[in-house]
Amino acid sequence: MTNISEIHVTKTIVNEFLDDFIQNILDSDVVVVGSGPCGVAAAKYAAEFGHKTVMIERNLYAGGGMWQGGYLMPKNTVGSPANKILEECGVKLKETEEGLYVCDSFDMVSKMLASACDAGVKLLNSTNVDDLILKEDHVDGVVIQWFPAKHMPPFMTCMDPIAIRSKVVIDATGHDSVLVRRLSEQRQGIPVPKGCGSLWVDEAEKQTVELTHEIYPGLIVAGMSATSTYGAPRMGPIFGGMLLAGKKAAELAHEKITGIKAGALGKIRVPA
Ligand code: 48F
Repeated sequence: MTNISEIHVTKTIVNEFLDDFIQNILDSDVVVVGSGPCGVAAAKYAAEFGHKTVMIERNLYAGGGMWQGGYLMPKNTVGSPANKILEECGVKLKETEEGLYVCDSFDMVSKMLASACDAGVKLLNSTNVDDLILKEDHVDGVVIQWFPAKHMPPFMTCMDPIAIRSKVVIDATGHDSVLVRRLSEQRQGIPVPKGCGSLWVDEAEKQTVELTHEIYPGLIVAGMSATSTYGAPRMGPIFGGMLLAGKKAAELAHEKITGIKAGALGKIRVPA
């Protein structure tokens, strides 16, 4: 058995993290904030397009709302054609008589994350996106802080965050629409997020995809964050719209970066 020195374990972790951070994270093509179904799908497809992609999650674990199923019953549902995204990731699906697809939430989270990792996505966990880098006419990246630092006693609040530059930022922060909310404080015409409306599954699934768009140069709002920004209906424990919204966000990011239209996910509907 090899002799393992304690300080070599530490050195390996520190070296690897710093190396990865400087090479693959500091100056990226696409930063996805949030690792729920929308964020993971967005990150996976952005990386598959060949973009240097970072997904940032404030929790220790990735997966957002995917873990819970509905009412803490760990089964997730999707409609068509979102089932294709899960099939591509190797998730085991069962088709119901009503034409819905159902899977184990653990299978969905683990296979989607594996698929994103295989595509080259870098994940920063326990990391809160505190703010945007906001230039005169575009978003230029995000400002991050260790999540535990947010919960330090008041006398430590002067600990400054650090910056990551990115060509495109995707707000996939779910119900809180964190980055849109922050932008709405500083730019006219950016709506203050309303929170989502009451349950209407069909319409919510459709609108989640349609409302996913570039809300400001360099910032794409996607998934539940888009639904919540415009007060569109909630959808409950069905995830198809989130997956398709994530894929659409990646297509929009690809188009923004390369000028090549990749989108197959249809029209954009943004309320006046
Ligand atoms: O909430 P979440 O799963 O958003 P989503 O991907 O999907 C919504 C569904 O899960 C569900 C639903 C219908 O299908 O009803 O709500 O749009 O994932 C959002 C993730 O963003 C993280 C948060 O911890 C969660 O994992 N997050 C939120 N704010 C920040 C953040 C932040 N400031 N920095 C980093 N991560």
